[in-house]
Amino acid sequence: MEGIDFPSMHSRPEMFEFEGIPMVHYFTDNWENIQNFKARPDDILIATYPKAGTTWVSYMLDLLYFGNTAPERQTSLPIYMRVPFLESAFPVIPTGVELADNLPTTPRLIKTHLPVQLVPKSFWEQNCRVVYIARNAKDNAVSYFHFDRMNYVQPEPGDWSTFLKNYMDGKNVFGPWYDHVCGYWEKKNAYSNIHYMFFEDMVEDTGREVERLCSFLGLSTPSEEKERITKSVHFDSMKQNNMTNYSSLPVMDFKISPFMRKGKVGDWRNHFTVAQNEQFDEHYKEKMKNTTLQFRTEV
Ligand code: PPS
Repeated sequence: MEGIDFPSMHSRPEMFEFEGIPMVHYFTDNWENIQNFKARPDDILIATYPKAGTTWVSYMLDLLYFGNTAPERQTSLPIYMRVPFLESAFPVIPTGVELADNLPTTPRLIKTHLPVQLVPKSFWEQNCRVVYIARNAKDNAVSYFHFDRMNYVQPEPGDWSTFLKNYMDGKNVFGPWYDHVCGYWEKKNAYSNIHYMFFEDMVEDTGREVERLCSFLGLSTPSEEKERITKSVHFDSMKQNNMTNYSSLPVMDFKISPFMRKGKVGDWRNHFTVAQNEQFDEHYKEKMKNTTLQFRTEV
């Protein structure tokens, strides 16, 4: 795909409200096919607010299921082709729905950033397993800011303080972080097939989180294999790996910021001013006052 002159390299998409959520056309162009997507009972949906650890968990799951059975996948197929991004309709690759429909694997691993109320209903009807990953709001904001700077299929983020204000107001593609993380958290009460994970837990102890994933999925992966996977999904190793670092997708400019940027908990301290932090905390308390969901901003 290298060398493709992607038109949006030069023009950023407009953000508009769609089904009550700020969106860009890349995620709404294929809407009818997305909403009519036919999930299968063994599909696994990896759901996140953008920048919460989607790629990390996608790779964990890919290795757990297919690491041994299909070694050629690991060297020739980028993660975004192995784990289709359901709502995406980018000109450079087939749509997420086409990729998912044509996946030869069982189970199919499918990624989405859609808020819970917009997930195609067949996933719930088929009682699919859903792995949701959440990341604390401050680090999530920082990561999203740098992503918008370097990714030409996202709207221009402006400077950090502009971005942060918009983020607090929920004016980001895929809508407010607060509603997204709480939406899936509440969904757990009615739908038990959700494994709710935290980015901070994965940083603290990746092996333990691989273990928990295995229990949720009913996998009896041998411990040496789990240890190997834990090493393979380490930040440094994924950053070096061209199949997981997004270097082959020509919509991102790594000279501005790499996809595998820092992978840390607490980088928000390098971005938030004291005043921004105080305002954020106050606003956060109000937005999150009705939920039992708790996050760590340090580990
Ligand atoms: S996306 O575009 O929404 O799919 O992005 P997503 O994969 O959800 O999130 C990207 C951030 O996750 C970090 N990342 C990791 N951190 C630690 N270890 C591993 N293995 C790892 N893989 C991805 C990535 O660096 C982005 O976070 P920041 O803070 O920007 O570095």
